[in-house]
Amino acid sequence: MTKILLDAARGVKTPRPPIWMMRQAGRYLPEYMDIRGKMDTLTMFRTPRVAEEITLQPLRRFPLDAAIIYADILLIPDALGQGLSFLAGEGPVFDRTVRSREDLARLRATWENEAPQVMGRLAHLGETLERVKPRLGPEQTLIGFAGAPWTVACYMIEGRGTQGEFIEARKLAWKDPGLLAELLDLVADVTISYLQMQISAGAEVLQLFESWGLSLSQRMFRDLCLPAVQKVIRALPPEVPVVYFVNGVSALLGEAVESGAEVLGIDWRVDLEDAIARLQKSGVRPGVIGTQKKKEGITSQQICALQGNLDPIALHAGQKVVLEQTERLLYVMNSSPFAHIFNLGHGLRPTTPLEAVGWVAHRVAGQNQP
Ligand code: 1CP
Repeated sequence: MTKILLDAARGVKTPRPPIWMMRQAGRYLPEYMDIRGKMDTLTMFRTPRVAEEITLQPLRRFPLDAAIIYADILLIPDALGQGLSFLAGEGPVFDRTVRSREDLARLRATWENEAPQVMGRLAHLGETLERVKPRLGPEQTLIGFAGAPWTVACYMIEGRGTQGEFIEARKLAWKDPGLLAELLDLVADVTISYLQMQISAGAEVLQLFESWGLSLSQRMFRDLCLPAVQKVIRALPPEVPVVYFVNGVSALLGEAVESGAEVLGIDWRVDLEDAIARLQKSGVRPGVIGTQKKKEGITSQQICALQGNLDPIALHAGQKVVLEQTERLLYVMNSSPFAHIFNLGHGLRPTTPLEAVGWVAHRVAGQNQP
């Protein structure tokens, strides 16, 4: 039995695009909210039995081709000692921020002297992956993930989510780009160990979330953010495809290609056909993994697949709109030279109607709805 999502991520044109949805495990599911009513969020992440259950919940309802492990991009800074909590109504908050040379030196010392302890604090994730893997169907793929260094650093610098503003992080990029570059490099190092651990525990595809790509200029993205992403991707084994999802990719398409990722995640702001045309125009060719792209280095102008990009808000607009938009994307993917993974153009919202997720998943998977 072949894994259709793994095939597509490696650049094979599949009979239909595989489908999963960013944030498919989470708050739009009543069975998730049942668990959440009984324990705090960090405990949910850290308890493999619970994280396994939440990872599998969307697969029981919808014909999805992959499971994404229930974890969070903020577990790395927490493991480095920044003290994460999730406050009701406020989202994630850290006890400490990273804004000075002293703050950075403290973090670096933690990683240099206590890396095994840091990784030990993340070991629950490996256990969750090991529990989930045998529960998947033979055709389903297991996706691991991390935040991309800049996106994780935004939270470390601010100490909280800021709905995309991240003024302190951007100030630091102007005031002390050297300090920011060192912080990103350190986050890259921890992320490499974290993703290697996920591969050892069974992850078959990895996604890097650059949720706050929108909050840097193109030049800063290229100078500061990209080297850390390239470092992560180059350190990973070539047979494990990496999806680099950049929210705001329209302004950063060339940079995203240079990341070296096999798969580009396209956000909902771009017309997929336009992204394809722009890639082709700039000489980017469809590649197939096995061409040893990572080993050859990141100058290779090849992309194995594109992932995306249905607007998650469209899922609130009723069956007619949802199915029309799904058809439109399937048509574009079908006539594209690249392999495609069907996904949303950003994560599912807690307000998403369950039936809309079902309409999309059944249509793409070619199954009738029960
Ligand atoms: O129940 C709750 O209140 C917790 C909500 C929640 C969930 C379900 C958080 C807190 N994290 C997660 C899981 C999660 N986070 C997953 C796995 C589930 C899945 O995708 O199916 C993933 C991949 C993430 C990744 C993540 N966390 C991102 C990148 C994706 C994106 O949406 O851009 C980001 C930015 C975060 C930070 C974070 N964690 C949680 C929240 C509420 C936030 C956003 C904070 C903010 O407003 O900036």
